[in-house]
This record gives sequence, structure tokens and C-alpha cells, in this order.
Amino acid sequence: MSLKSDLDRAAIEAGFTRMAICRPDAIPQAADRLGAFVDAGRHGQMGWMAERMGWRGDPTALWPEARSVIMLAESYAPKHDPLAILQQRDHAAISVYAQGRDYHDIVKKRLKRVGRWLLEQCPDEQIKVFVDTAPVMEKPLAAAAGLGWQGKHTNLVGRHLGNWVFLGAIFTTVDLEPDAPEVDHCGSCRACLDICPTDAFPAPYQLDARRCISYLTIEHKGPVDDELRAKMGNRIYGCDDCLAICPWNKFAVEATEMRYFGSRAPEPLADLAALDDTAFRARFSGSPIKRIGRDRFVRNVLYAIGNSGDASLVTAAQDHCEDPDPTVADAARWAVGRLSGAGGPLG
Ligand code: B12
Ligand code: SF4
Ligand code: SF4
Repeated sequence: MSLKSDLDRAAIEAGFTRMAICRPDAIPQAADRLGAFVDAGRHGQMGWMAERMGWRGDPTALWPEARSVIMLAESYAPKHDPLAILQQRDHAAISVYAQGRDYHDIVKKRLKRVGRWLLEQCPDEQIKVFVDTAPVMEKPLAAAAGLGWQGKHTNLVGRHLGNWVFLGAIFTTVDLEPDAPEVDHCGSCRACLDICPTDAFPAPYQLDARRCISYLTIEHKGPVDDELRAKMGNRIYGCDDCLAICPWNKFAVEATEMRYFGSRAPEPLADLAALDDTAFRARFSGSPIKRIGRDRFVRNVLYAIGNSGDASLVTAAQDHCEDPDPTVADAARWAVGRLSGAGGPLG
């Protein structure tokens, strides 16, 4: 057996769904595309995307000694229809990836386990592991390694993976044989582009993050534009619409890690709006949601209340009209106005 096939087995044993390899110089187009994205301001308030662009756009600059990039995907495919909750407008829609334990912790542990295994076989070599937060473009690297292709919604889709996958990377000085890139299988489909509630795709394969509900609920600080908050519906953390509609999910491998799925039923917006800082931290301990803090979370819940069309929620919003956080107070007043019919037609 070769080192590569043993590595593949180690990756599966660690809990990954698939592994594939590319060279660090396999994404020559990425730097220009990242540059165009940032020049157009599409990263919004994610100022960190405009920093260390030389490293982000070019993995060979990030770590010149690296010879191979091992790309790993783990399925978190939901067993239920993630869009069904959008009809329950007085309850919170939380994106599938954030319903249970934080994937960063789980994927990083798995990456380290695979990396340790590799170093046991090659003790003189080195590795570095990355998931999400480093200046590494995981989607183009995964596509170059052949895990799938970047769909028109810009996420990685695989023929046997679908698009409900987390990505992680191990850079290493070990020289491993690269895999062939996957070709694009989107064809004439444009379901993800058409379903987007905020029209966040200026063109196929391109996202304007400033319009994406995932960005607006997780990354954007301060008030959201009135036009966009009215389109957020009851999505209070992330958005799954463009992922859920992709036909390739029919062939997706099931998730095996149950910690990604929360055990709670969808929660009423009124209960979530009432969380103070202490209650928020306790409720979302171990969840990625904790990162956005109570104020941004309650802002999102208040937008959802404003979009609910449920007049019985006016009191839950009124309670926050004098909130010490001006963005929360603004969201509360907007919600009260909307539920009283003063904020224009409900979406
Ligand atoms: C910044 C970021 C975001 C931002 C911006 C997203 C974006 N599309 O750029 C926001 C906050 C909006 C976001 C949202 C989400 N994210 Co996010 N995010 C990232 C992060 C940190 C960087 C992505 C990045 O580099 N963007 C910059 C742009 C320029 O790069 P790009 O998206 O690859 O853009 C490419 C295309 O535009 C393409 N392109 C441009 N023009 C053309 C033309 C043609 C013809 C072609 C073919 C291609 C093409 O080239 C670009 C470079 O490859 C990565 C983790 C990482 N370190 O890579 C996670 C990551 C992409 N996110 C992830 C997830 C799960 C999500 C959400 C699904 C979460 C949710 N449910 O709410 C949503 C999906 C929204 C969407 N439709 O993309 C996963 C995606 C896994 C996968 N299957 O691909 C990642 C990889 C995290 C992880 N480790 O698993 N995210
Ligand atoms: S995550 Fe939602 S808002 Fe963002 S691009 Fe996809 S469908 Fe549009
Ligand atoms: S929904 Fe259609 S266009 Fe969008 S990524 Fe999936 S196959 Fe491609």
C-alpha cells in the first residue's frame, strides 16, 4: 500500500468524508479573483479579507516549504428539510451548520489527528493545519484537489458530497501525488441564484457578501439596510437557501458526526429576544453563535420579529426600544413599526 492510500484511510478513520491532494501552486487564478472581490468592496466589513492578501491568494507565499496541500471534507448533510422552518415565521431559523457544536473545534481536532499520523510515517517532515480562519482559500484548493467544483453559489459541491460539507486543509512538506481537479457540473442549472432572497449574486460564481444574509447576520456590525433586513425573514444566524436547493445534495453522503446537530426544536423568537448577556452565553456555550455576542444576536431576532407578521410579538420588540445598544434599539423600533403596519408591506 502507498503512503497516499494509507493517508486516505487515516483521514476516513479520523471522521472525514473525503480527502484529496493538490500542489500549493494549483490555484493561479485565485489571487486575481480575490483581488477583484476586495476591490469591488464585496467583502463589506470583513476587513481581515483585505489583509494578508498575498498569502490568501497564493498558498506558495503562505508557506514556501510546503510541497502538498491535503484537502479534507466532512459532511454535515441535514436529515430534515432546512427550508421548512422559514414557514414558521414566529420561530428562529438557524443555519444547519450552527445548530450544534462549533465545527471549527471538531474539524481542527480531526485535522491534527491526520497530521499526527502523517508525521509518524514521515518524522523529518512538517505540517500546518487550517480550518476557516487562516488566510487560505479553502474552496478553490478543494476544487483543484478534485473534491468537487465551486458551484454557481461559490461553495464547493461534489458529485458524491453534495454541498453540505466543511472544509479543512493540511499543508505539508511531504511530496504527495496530486489528484486531478473536478470539472464543473452545474450545467444550465441556476436554482441557487434564483432562490437567493436578497439577490446576492451579481453573476454566477460570484457573491456580493454585503447582500448575503449569512454575512448580514454573522459578520455585519451595526444596523442592516432597511431594504435587506426586510428580506431576512426569520433567518437569525446564517442562511441555507442556496445550499438547500442544489440538486447534487440528492447524492450526498450522510453526516456521521451527530454533535453538529442540535437537540432542540426551533425556538420561539420571543424567547430568544428576552436573552440577556448571561443567558445568551449560557444558551450558546460551545456553539459558533456565541461569537456574535448578545447584541448582534438580539438585533437579528428583532429583525425576524419585524418580519414575522405576528402582532402578538409587538411586546417582545417594545421591551427593547430603549436598549442601551443603539443598534438593538433601532431594530426594536423598526420591528414595532412594521408590526403596527408602519414599515411597509411584510415580505
Ligand atoms: C469569507 C467567507 C464567507 C463570507 C463570504 C462568502 C464567499 N462566498 O466569499 C460569508 C460570511 C458571506 C460566508 C457565508 C457562508 N459560508 Co463561508 N467562508 C468564508 C471564508 C472564510 C473565505 C471565503 C473566501 O475566500 N471568499 C473570497 C472569495 C473571492 O472567494 P471564493 O468564494 O472562493 O470566490 C471564488 C469565486 O467567486 C470564483 N470565481 C469568480 N469569478 C468566477 C468566474 C467563473 C467562471 C468561475 C468558475 C469561478 C469564479 O473565484 C473565486 C476564487 O476561487 C471560507 C473559509 C476559507 N478560509 O476559505 C468560509 C467557507 C467558504 N464558508 C463556508 C460556509 C459553510 C458558509 C455558509 C454556507 C454558512 C451559512 N450557512 O450561512 C455561507 C454560504 C454563502 C455563500 N453562498 O457563499 C464553508 C464552505 C464549505 C463549502 N462546501 O464550500 C467554508 C469553506 C468554511 C469551511 N472551512 O468549511 N462565508
Ligand atoms: S446564503 Fe442565503 S443570502 Fe447568502 S447567497 Fe445563499 S441564498 Fe443568498
Ligand atoms: S444549485 Fe445548480 S447552479 Fe447552484 S451550485 Fe447547485 S448545481 Fe450549480
